[in-house]
Amino acid sequence: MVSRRDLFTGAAALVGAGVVSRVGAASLPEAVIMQSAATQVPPPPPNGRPYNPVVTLNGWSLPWRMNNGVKEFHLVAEPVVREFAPGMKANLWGYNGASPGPTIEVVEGDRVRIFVTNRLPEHTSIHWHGQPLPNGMDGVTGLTQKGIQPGKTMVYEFEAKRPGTFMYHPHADEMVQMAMGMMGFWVTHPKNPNFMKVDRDYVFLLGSYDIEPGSFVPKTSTMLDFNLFTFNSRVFPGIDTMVARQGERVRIRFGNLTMTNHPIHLHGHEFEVTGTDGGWTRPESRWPEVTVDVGVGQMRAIEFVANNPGDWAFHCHKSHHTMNAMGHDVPTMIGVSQRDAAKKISSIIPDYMAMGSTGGSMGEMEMPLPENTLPMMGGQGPFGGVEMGGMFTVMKVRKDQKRGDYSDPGWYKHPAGTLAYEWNGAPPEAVRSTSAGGQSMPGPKPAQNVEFNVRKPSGHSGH
Ligand SMILES: [Cu+2]
Repeated sequence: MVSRRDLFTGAAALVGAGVVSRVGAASLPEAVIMQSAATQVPPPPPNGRPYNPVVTLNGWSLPWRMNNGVKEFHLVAEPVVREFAPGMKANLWGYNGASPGPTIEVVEGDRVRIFVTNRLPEHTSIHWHGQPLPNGMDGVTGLTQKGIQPGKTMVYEFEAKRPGTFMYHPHADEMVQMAMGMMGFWVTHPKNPNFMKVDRDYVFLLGSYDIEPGSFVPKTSTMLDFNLFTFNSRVFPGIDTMVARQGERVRIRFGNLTMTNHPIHLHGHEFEVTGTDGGWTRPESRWPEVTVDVGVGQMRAIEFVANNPGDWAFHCHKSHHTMNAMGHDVPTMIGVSQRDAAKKISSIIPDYMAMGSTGGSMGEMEMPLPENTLPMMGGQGPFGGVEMGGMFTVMKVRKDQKRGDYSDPGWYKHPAGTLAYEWNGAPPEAVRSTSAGGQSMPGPKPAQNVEFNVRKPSGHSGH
């Protein structure tokens, strides 16, 4: 598991931490670059209106400088290297050293000025997804602005009017730039920091990539058949866990920048959808859920009271989205005995392994992998291999987790009598149902009666 480090007290990858320019207000704000994929818990805001910062899963929040009451940020679109999980890196495009780019946090009513420098080999733009803003700041290449040419910087400026959950992404050569990982999160906090206050507020973006084993660059022309489904361009077991102290109110916000929907599912708790792309949902419009589907281009904020201690799975419920790379178009071999064939092939190819005749379980299987790829699943839990990959992580709820502490508390210790156990009694006699299917489709009669019921051909039938 990746260790967590505080953004401003120990991150070795942080370059240029002096955010306020030494040159003066007429200059570009310094571009803060981050190459680490560790979750960086942001400190309280150093100036401006107060707010409760969000925690970006395997990410960080972008520092700003105040310039005559305007919050100035500097985003740099550039090629980046992102580690999806230990053992696999990808050459992506992102912002300020990472993909996704840093989370931008502002407060309702803030005047915001964002300098966007393009260090990509082609033009780009940024669309501020979900923001009410002047049309000319909307970032749609060709429609509302010219593309930002390579080496150039353009400035976006608007008032962050509506509090809520937003994203940023290019509206230029989208198929390529999104497939290459260009995206980021944006949170506009309410002016009143006590409005819908929570104890922990996590954010991440859902992404999808098609990176063949042994390759380092995503295939940008893939339409739907992606092989890596990510939370903030990380796959399990490379995704940090989320933590909460028992009894705390937790918010998780996520945006979907893939090409399909993702039913996001939390174990052990009921949550309510408290926010969408359009802002906060009214309390009377909420109902309890354990899974919420987030459509393409949508955002959701869910909230729950972490009242149930344990290590709770949190994942996309599409089972192929909790798998990592490798082939998905393989025949199903369940029930097919390959023993004889495997013996013959092994004499020619010593490493050959018969696969899947009793299911696909590979959680603890060690196989030689091609260079720069990941096993389909492979996280190690306290009881063995966690047979998951991709969009999967764990929400760790603990009685003794300190407030504001995001460090990993280790595995849950189950109180006596609360762990599933093996039953050692004698197996009962198997009873076949003959009434399955009900009236519309009665089940077949037991096999031993078939012969008995058959009407034998006879030359005298009908007489
Ligand atoms: Cu999914």
